[in-house]
Amino acid sequence: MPRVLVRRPSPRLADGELTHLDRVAVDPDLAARQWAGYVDVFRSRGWEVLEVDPADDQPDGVFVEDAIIVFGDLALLCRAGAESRRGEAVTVRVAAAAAGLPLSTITAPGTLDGGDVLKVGRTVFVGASSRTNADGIAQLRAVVEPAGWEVVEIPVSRVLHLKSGVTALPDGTVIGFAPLVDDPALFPEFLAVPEEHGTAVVVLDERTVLMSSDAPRTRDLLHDRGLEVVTVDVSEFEKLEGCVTCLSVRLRE
Ligand code: CIR
Repeated sequence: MPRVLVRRPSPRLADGELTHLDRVAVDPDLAARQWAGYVDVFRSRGWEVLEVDPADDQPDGVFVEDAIIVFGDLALLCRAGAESRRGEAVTVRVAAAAAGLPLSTITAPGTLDGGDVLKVGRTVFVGASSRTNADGIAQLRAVVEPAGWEVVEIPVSRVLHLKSGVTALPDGTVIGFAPLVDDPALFPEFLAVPEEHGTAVVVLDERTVLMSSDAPRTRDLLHDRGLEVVTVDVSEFEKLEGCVTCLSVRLRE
């Protein structure tokens, strides 16, 4: 059974970090309902849902993707680029151990956010962003290259994380909203999508993706490519520069 790691939103979600967006009101009750709906998608499709312990004092803790990256049966505990987020790792470490994942750790002065790491086949695209520094990227290389992954560095200046601008379809095509991507030519196969919130997809299986309901034209585009597209409303997380990918880590890969 495939497994997915999630963490429920903190009551302090509205205090989360913002880099490229202006702060607007976040409805914590709606966020909690949207999160439950998101988790239900996995549950209803037979995924085992593993919850990291709540971290109510960590406003951005729900964005669990940033704290840990899984490469096959290897996991890498990140060191957040934003100091306010460093406390999230404590509980994620415990959850990774409980899930039986052998763990490597990014250490100071390195910083690496999971949102900057996109795996496509055996290629690991890593965003050099405001959150992920050169030392973090060097440590990532040292962990994954011996295990047969190729690391490719990608400049990220227009969005928070690499995966705020691009993600990948089940066939490996990288999709992105061109105005948010520094250089689409760096990806072997790139498909431009028509909406900002259409850039993020979570691959549920070889023919199914999960994406935001706030990108109907992108949904149609992906449907026309033969994919089943499941949509969820994640508006409260999008207000905090989050998206569907940030809310989970899949452990089956
Ligand atoms: C932050 O700025 O860190 C959070 N408010 C949003 C993190 C979103 N995570 C992601 O794109 N992987």
